[in-house]
Amino acid sequence: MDMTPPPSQACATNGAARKAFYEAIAARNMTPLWEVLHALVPPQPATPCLPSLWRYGEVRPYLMESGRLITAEEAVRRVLILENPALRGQSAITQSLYAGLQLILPGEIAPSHRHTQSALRFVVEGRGAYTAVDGERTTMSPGDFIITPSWTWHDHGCDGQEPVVWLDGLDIPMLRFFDAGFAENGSTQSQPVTRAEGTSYQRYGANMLPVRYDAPFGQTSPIFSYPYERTREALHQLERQAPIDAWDGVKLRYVNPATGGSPMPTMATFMQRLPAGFAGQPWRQTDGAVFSVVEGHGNVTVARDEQVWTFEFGPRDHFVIPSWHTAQLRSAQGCVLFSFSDHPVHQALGIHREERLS
Ligand code: GTQ
Repeated sequence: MDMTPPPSQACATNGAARKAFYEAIAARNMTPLWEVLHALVPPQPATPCLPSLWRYGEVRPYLMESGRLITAEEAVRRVLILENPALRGQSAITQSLYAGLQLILPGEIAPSHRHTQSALRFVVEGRGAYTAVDGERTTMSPGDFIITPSWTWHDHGCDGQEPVVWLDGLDIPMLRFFDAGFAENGSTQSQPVTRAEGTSYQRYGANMLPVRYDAPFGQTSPIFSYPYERTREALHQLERQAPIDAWDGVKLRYVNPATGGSPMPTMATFMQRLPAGFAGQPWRQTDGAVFSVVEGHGNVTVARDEQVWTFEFGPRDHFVIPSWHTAQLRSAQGCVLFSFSDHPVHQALGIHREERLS
């Protein structure tokens, strides 16, 4: 006798049969692709990240309070992490990037250590602090962009009279994803200074390179401090003399002068000036970006599907535009914006996409 049920009956029992099947394979650490396929390969990026704004006026009192609660030495790094509201508990501002605001007070030292995570510092407030990388110190001023290359010893200190705050941008979530993070503490609080301040900039920052260039930091830029004064002047002149891009205003990317590529293998950095009266066109791109407002005021509109966010921003505010969110910048009086993203990784993998809309 044929025991095969007719097709209609097979369908009727499918629900229960599938459930039993899923449970059986689950016990063996397997799961059916067909239940998750759509989510695994979405038609377009479906980031959980949300656009978010951190107003400096709200953040600063907490930063200063942290300065009364713990020393830089005890904290090792006294930082308030900027967490994406959709990624709370993960120390991440996007799926791939970490951002935080670090405070150092006069006389303090943040002790020497090194890690495989690359770091950028963007100076937000105060003068007179320094960061030391591989035997050379650089004094920080607002708007300076400073690099700590992967696996280089670094310590921070403050010889000045005022609190100094900078934005830390690191590839921490990326290295966590790859399980490729290593770190160690230095044997002294401050590393010995072996080179005069400014040596790196003279060697690598004058559109020239030593004849026998040796890439001291591998794929990372040999310039470890890009002073704001120079960047500001370039943007200012270009605003007056060159065409203004309808999406970006006047936007430049920082480079590794030896390669023309990004200053760090995992993170790209940018500075842009929006002229007074700028009303930018909308764009979206796969690399989510973190912004630090340097000068002036403006606003950004971020949209995804039916949701729209508008953030009014001023000096020292920070905001994040997640992957594949449409964004549009405006400024009545003109402004200067620093930003960083994981663009070089998208580029290396051949997955970067950008749309300039109108
Ligand atoms: O200054 O070395 O915000 O190691 C997070 C981890 C800063 C730093 C951070 C770090 C540092």
